[in-house]
Amino acid sequence: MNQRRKKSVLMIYPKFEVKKLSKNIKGFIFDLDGVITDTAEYHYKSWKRMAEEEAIAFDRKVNEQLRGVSRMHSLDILLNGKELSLEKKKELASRKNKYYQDFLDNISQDDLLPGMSDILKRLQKENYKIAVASSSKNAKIVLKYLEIDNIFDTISDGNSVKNAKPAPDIFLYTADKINLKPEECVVVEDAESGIEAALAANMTAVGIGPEERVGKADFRYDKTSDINLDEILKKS
Ligand code: B16
Ligand code: MG
Repeated sequence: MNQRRKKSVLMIYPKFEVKKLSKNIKGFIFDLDGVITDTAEYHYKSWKRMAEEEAIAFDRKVNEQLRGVSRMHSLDILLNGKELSLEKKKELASRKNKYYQDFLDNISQDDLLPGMSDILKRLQKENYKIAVASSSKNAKIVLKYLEIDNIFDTISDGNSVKNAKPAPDIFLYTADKINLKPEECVVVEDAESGIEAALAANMTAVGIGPEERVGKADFRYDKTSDINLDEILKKS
Protein backbone atom coordinates (compact mmCIF):
# COMPACT_ATOMS: atom_id res chain seq x y z
CA MET A 1 0.00 0.00 0.00
CA ASN A 2 2.71 2.42 1.05
CA GLN A 3 4.65 1.39 -2.00
CA ARG A 4 1.67 2.22 -4.28
CA ARG A 5 1.15 5.64 -2.67
CA LYS A 6 4.80 6.46 -3.10
CA LYS A 7 4.61 5.52 -6.73
CA SER A 8 1.54 7.67 -7.41
CA VAL A 9 3.10 10.68 -5.69
CA LEU A 10 6.13 10.36 -7.92
CA MET A 11 3.89 10.24 -10.96
CA ILE A 12 1.95 13.35 -9.96
CA TYR A 13 5.08 15.38 -9.22
CA PRO A 14 7.56 14.67 -12.00
CA LYS A 15 11.22 15.17 -11.34
CA PHE A 16 12.12 18.87 -11.37
CA GLU A 17 14.50 19.75 -14.16
CA VAL A 18 16.40 22.99 -14.71
CA LYS A 19 15.79 23.71 -18.39
CA LYS A 20 17.87 26.00 -20.56
CA LEU A 21 15.61 28.82 -21.72
CA SER A 22 14.88 28.41 -25.42
CA LYS A 23 15.94 31.34 -27.56
CA ASN A 24 12.89 30.75 -29.77
CA ILE A 25 14.73 30.51 -33.06
CA LYS A 26 12.81 32.14 -35.92
CA GLY A 27 15.36 32.44 -38.69
CA PHE A 28 18.50 31.04 -40.27
CA ILE A 29 21.22 33.16 -41.88
CA PHE A 30 23.52 31.25 -44.21
CA ASP A 31 26.99 32.14 -45.38
CA LEU A 32 27.36 31.37 -49.11
CA ASP A 33 30.81 30.12 -50.03
CA GLY A 34 31.63 26.98 -48.04
CA VAL A 35 28.06 26.54 -46.77
CA ILE A 36 25.55 26.75 -49.62
CA THR A 37 28.09 26.07 -52.36
CA ASP A 38 31.84 25.84 -52.68
CA THR A 39 33.50 28.28 -55.04
CA ALA A 40 36.80 28.26 -53.09
CA GLU A 41 38.62 26.48 -55.93
CA TYR A 42 37.53 29.18 -58.41
CA HIS A 43 38.69 31.90 -56.00
CA TYR A 44 42.02 30.05 -55.65
CA LYS A 45 42.59 29.64 -59.41
CA SER A 46 41.71 33.29 -60.05
CA TRP A 47 44.06 34.64 -57.35
CA LYS A 48 46.76 32.22 -58.56
CA ARG A 49 46.52 33.43 -62.16
CA MET A 50 46.71 37.10 -61.13
CA ALA A 51 49.54 36.37 -58.66
CA GLU A 52 51.59 34.57 -61.33
CA GLU A 53 51.12 37.45 -63.76
CA GLU A 54 52.43 39.82 -61.06
CA ALA A 55 55.16 37.48 -59.69
CA ILE A 56 53.49 37.42 -56.26
CA ALA A 57 54.07 34.26 -54.20
CA PHE A 58 50.77 32.46 -53.57
CA ASP A 59 49.89 28.89 -52.67
CA ARG A 60 47.05 26.83 -51.19
CA LYS A 61 48.28 27.49 -47.64
CA VAL A 62 47.90 31.24 -48.13
CA ASN A 63 44.58 30.58 -49.90
CA GLU A 64 43.21 28.92 -46.75
CA GLN A 65 43.55 32.29 -44.96
CA LEU A 66 41.19 33.86 -47.51
CA ARG A 67 38.10 31.89 -46.43
CA GLY A 68 35.29 34.37 -45.72
CA VAL A 69 37.63 37.33 -46.12
CA SER A 70 36.64 40.30 -48.34
CA ARG A 71 38.27 40.79 -51.76
CA MET A 72 40.46 43.77 -50.84
CA HIS A 73 41.50 42.24 -47.52
CA SER A 74 42.35 39.01 -49.40
CA LEU A 75 44.61 41.04 -51.71
CA ASP A 76 46.37 42.54 -48.67
CA ILE A 77 47.03 39.00 -47.39
CA LEU A 78 48.49 38.05 -50.80
CA LEU A 79 50.66 41.17 -50.88
CA ASN A 80 52.06 40.29 -47.45
CA GLY A 81 53.18 43.84 -46.66
CA LYS A 82 54.22 44.77 -50.22
CA GLU A 83 53.15 48.39 -50.76
CA LEU A 84 51.24 49.37 -53.90
CA SER A 85 49.14 52.39 -54.82
CA LEU A 86 45.41 52.14 -54.20
CA GLU A 87 44.85 52.40 -57.95
CA LYS A 88 47.13 49.40 -58.63
CA LYS A 89 45.48 47.41 -55.83
CA LYS A 90 42.04 48.09 -57.27
CA GLU A 91 43.25 46.97 -60.71
CA LEU A 92 44.66 43.70 -59.32
CA ALA A 93 41.48 42.96 -57.37
CA SER A 94 39.29 43.70 -60.35
CA ARG A 95 41.46 41.55 -62.64
CA LYS A 96 41.15 38.65 -60.19
CA ASN A 97 37.40 39.21 -60.05
CA LYS A 98 37.15 39.07 -63.85
CA TYR A 99 38.93 35.69 -63.85
CA TYR A 100 36.61 34.52 -61.05
CA GLN A 101 33.46 35.62 -62.86
CA ASP A 102 34.55 33.66 -65.93
CA PHE A 103 34.35 30.50 -63.80
CA LEU A 104 30.84 31.28 -62.57
CA ASP A 105 29.30 30.19 -65.88
CA ASN A 106 30.10 26.62 -64.80
CA ILE A 107 27.85 26.79 -61.72
CA SER A 108 24.43 25.11 -61.69
CA GLN A 109 21.96 23.73 -59.15
CA ASP A 110 24.17 20.60 -58.98
CA ASP A 111 26.73 22.72 -57.11
CA LEU A 112 24.61 23.08 -53.98
CA LEU A 113 26.59 21.42 -51.18
CA PRO A 114 25.22 18.05 -49.99
CA GLY A 115 22.13 18.31 -47.77
CA MET A 116 21.58 22.04 -48.33
CA SER A 117 18.62 21.70 -50.67
CA ASP A 118 16.70 19.61 -48.08
CA ILE A 119 17.63 21.98 -45.23
CA LEU A 120 16.41 25.04 -47.14
CA LYS A 121 13.19 23.29 -48.19
CA ARG A 122 12.43 22.17 -44.64
CA LEU A 123 13.06 25.62 -43.16
CA GLN A 124 10.82 27.19 -45.79
CA LYS A 125 8.08 24.64 -45.16
CA GLU A 126 8.26 25.25 -41.40
CA ASN A 127 8.02 29.03 -41.93
CA TYR A 128 11.46 29.98 -40.67
CA LYS A 129 12.89 33.13 -42.20
CA ILE A 130 15.91 32.28 -44.38
CA ALA A 131 18.63 34.69 -45.46
CA VAL A 132 22.12 34.82 -46.94
CA ALA A 133 24.94 36.93 -45.47
CA SER A 134 28.08 36.60 -47.58
CA SER A 135 31.28 38.63 -47.81
CA SER A 136 31.18 38.13 -51.57
CA LYS A 137 30.14 40.95 -53.88
CA ASN A 138 29.25 38.17 -56.35
CA ALA A 139 26.79 36.48 -53.96
CA LYS A 140 23.64 37.39 -55.90
CA ILE A 141 25.07 36.16 -59.23
CA VAL A 142 26.20 32.88 -57.62
CA LEU A 143 22.75 32.33 -56.06
CA LYS A 144 21.17 33.02 -59.47
CA TYR A 145 23.35 30.37 -61.11
CA LEU A 146 22.37 27.97 -58.30
CA GLU A 147 18.72 28.84 -59.11
CA ILE A 148 17.87 29.68 -55.51
CA ASP A 149 18.13 33.48 -55.58
CA ASN A 150 14.35 33.87 -55.14
CA ILE A 151 13.84 31.63 -52.10
CA PHE A 152 15.48 33.90 -49.51
CA ASP A 153 13.76 36.57 -47.45
CA THR A 154 16.85 38.72 -47.92
CA ILE A 155 20.36 38.48 -49.36
CA SER A 156 23.21 40.52 -47.85
CA ASP A 157 26.52 40.58 -49.68
CA GLY A 158 29.92 42.28 -49.78
CA ASN A 159 28.21 45.58 -50.63
CA SER A 160 25.79 45.60 -47.68
CA VAL A 161 27.96 46.81 -44.79
CA LYS A 162 31.25 48.63 -44.35
CA ASN A 163 32.85 46.44 -41.69
CA ALA A 164 33.41 42.88 -42.91
CA LYS A 165 33.37 39.72 -40.73
CA PRO A 166 34.61 39.24 -37.95
CA ALA A 167 32.63 42.42 -37.24
CA PRO A 168 29.02 41.43 -36.44
CA ASP A 169 27.65 44.08 -38.83
CA ILE A 170 26.52 41.89 -41.74
CA PHE A 171 24.57 39.54 -39.46
CA LEU A 172 22.94 42.39 -37.48
CA TYR A 173 22.05 44.10 -40.76
CA THR A 174 20.52 40.86 -42.11
CA ALA A 175 18.52 40.17 -38.93
CA ASP A 176 17.16 43.69 -39.08
CA LYS A 177 16.11 43.17 -42.72
CA ILE A 178 14.07 40.11 -41.76
CA ASN A 179 12.68 41.78 -38.62
CA LEU A 180 14.25 39.35 -36.16
CA LYS A 181 16.15 39.94 -32.95
CA PRO A 182 19.75 38.63 -33.00
CA GLU A 183 18.95 35.94 -30.40
CA GLU A 184 16.20 34.59 -32.69
CA CYS A 185 18.75 33.86 -35.46
CA VAL A 186 21.01 30.91 -36.23
CA VAL A 187 24.07 31.61 -38.41
CA VAL A 188 25.64 28.83 -40.46
CA GLU A 189 29.28 29.61 -41.35
CA ASP A 190 32.45 27.88 -42.52
CA ALA A 191 34.98 30.60 -41.66
CA GLU A 192 36.56 31.42 -38.30
CA SER A 193 35.87 35.12 -38.93
CA GLY A 194 32.21 34.27 -39.64
CA ILE A 195 31.79 32.35 -36.39
CA GLU A 196 33.37 35.24 -34.46
CA ALA A 197 30.98 37.66 -36.20
CA ALA A 198 27.93 35.51 -35.40
CA LEU A 199 28.87 35.18 -31.72
CA ALA A 200 29.62 38.91 -31.50
CA ALA A 201 26.12 39.50 -32.90
CA ASN A 202 24.65 37.33 -30.08
CA MET A 203 23.35 34.73 -32.53
CA THR A 204 23.54 30.94 -32.33
CA ALA A 205 26.58 29.91 -34.39
CA VAL A 206 26.78 26.69 -36.41
CA GLY A 207 30.26 25.96 -37.77
CA ILE A 208 31.00 23.79 -40.79
CA GLY A 209 34.54 22.46 -40.78
CA PRO A 210 37.29 21.33 -38.44
CA GLU A 211 37.52 22.13 -34.72
CA GLU A 212 40.63 24.29 -35.22
CA ARG A 213 38.70 26.54 -37.63
CA VAL A 214 35.13 26.71 -36.31
CA GLY A 215 35.48 25.15 -32.85
CA LYS A 216 34.15 28.28 -31.11
CA ALA A 217 30.69 27.72 -32.64
CA ASP A 218 27.72 26.56 -30.51
CA PHE A 219 27.34 23.57 -32.85
CA ARG A 220 29.96 22.14 -35.18
CA TYR A 221 29.64 19.69 -38.05
CA ASP A 222 32.42 18.45 -40.32
CA LYS A 223 30.37 18.92 -43.47
CA THR A 224 26.99 20.29 -44.59
CA SER A 225 25.47 16.80 -44.95
CA ASP A 226 26.05 16.31 -41.19
CA ILE A 227 23.99 19.37 -40.13
CA ASN A 228 21.31 18.21 -37.67
CA LEU A 229 18.51 20.79 -37.64
CA ASP A 230 16.58 18.96 -34.89
CA GLU A 231 19.61 19.13 -32.60
CA ILE A 232 20.12 22.84 -33.29
CA LEU A 233 16.46 23.72 -32.76
CA LYS A 234 16.12 21.57 -29.64
CA LYS A 235 19.27 22.81 -27.89
CA SER A 236 19.21 26.49 -28.89
P1 B16 B 1 34.22 38.39 -53.83
P2 B16 B 1 31.54 33.94 -48.16
C1 B16 B 1 33.69 34.92 -49.39
O1 B16 B 1 32.42 34.37 -49.46
C2 B16 B 1 34.74 33.90 -49.78
O2 B16 B 1 34.79 32.85 -48.82
C3 B16 B 1 36.09 34.56 -49.83
O3 B16 B 1 37.07 33.63 -50.21
C4 B16 B 1 36.04 35.73 -50.81
O4 B16 B 1 37.29 36.40 -50.85
C5 B16 B 1 34.95 36.70 -50.37
O5 B16 B 1 33.72 36.02 -50.32
C6 B16 B 1 34.82 37.89 -51.30
O6 B16 B 1 34.36 37.45 -52.55
O7 B16 B 1 35.57 38.63 -54.39
O8 B16 B 1 33.33 37.56 -54.74
O9 B16 B 1 33.53 39.66 -53.41
O10 B16 B 1 32.21 32.74 -47.60
O11 B16 B 1 31.49 35.14 -47.21
O12 B16 B 1 30.19 33.62 -48.76
MG1 MG C 1 32.20 31.09 -46.26
